[in-house]
Amino acid sequence: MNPHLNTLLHPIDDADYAARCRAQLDATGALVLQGFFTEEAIARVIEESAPREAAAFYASSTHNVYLTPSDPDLPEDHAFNRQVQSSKGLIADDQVPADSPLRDVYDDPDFRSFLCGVLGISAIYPYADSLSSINVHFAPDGKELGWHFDNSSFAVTLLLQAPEGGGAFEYVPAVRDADAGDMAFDRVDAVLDLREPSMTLHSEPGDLVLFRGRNAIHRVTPTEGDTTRLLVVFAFNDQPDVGLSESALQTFYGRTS
Ligand SMILES: O=C(O)CCC(=O)C(=O)O
Ligand SMILES: [Fe+2]
Repeated sequence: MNPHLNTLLHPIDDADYAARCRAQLDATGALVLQGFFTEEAIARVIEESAPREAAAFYASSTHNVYLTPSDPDLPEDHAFNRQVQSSKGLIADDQVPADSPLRDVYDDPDFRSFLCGVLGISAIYPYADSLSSINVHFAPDGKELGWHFDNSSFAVTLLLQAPEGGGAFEYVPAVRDADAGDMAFDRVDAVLDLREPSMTLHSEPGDLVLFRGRNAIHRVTPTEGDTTRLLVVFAFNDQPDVGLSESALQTFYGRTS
């Protein structure tokens, strides 16, 4: 059993438990497993991560909700080209210590099988590049993450430290069906104009959150106050040997290795 997880509360080796979690994820597009990590593990990860805030990479540019370059053939105010702001910083997998509890959990075969059961996939793999698999995000006062769809089909996150105010995770589930090539331009406009209401997902430090980020548009509102919002993203693929392209690595991490 993984010593960093509250397996009494969350029996990750129990197929029935995974099935119940899956039903919840499918019904709402997001799942919050409260108190998934032990308080000791969270304290250790904060202790190892907080001093690295100064080494975090802050991309200082705007982006569209699809995280792609603009299309010069479309107007600037087209949903494909509308720009949002993301100012949070992050450290990459190669900056996470080798003995971090985050690695013990990320690499745990029971944790991976549990994720497969919850997500309804047959296998799960780490990213093939050296930067993407485990990231720690830093959002000090005023920093935010603009509306976007993820590249990966699902996201697994862990809040380490909540800010005094702001830092709310807002989302609209199943806005599009990316595999069917659906770009959902009208709904993207509606969400960006705040005409379509979004939901707010509440989580506390130690909670594991799963959501289908490729089809659910989502954002994190600006942090307010002196406490930095600290969050871990565990990134996986359902296919082996998938890495981000050099240009994507450059955009997200400011380097390629
Ligand atoms: O910070 C969060 O809660 C979500 C992070 C996220 O959406 C992302 O990294 O793509
Ligand atoms: Fe995201």
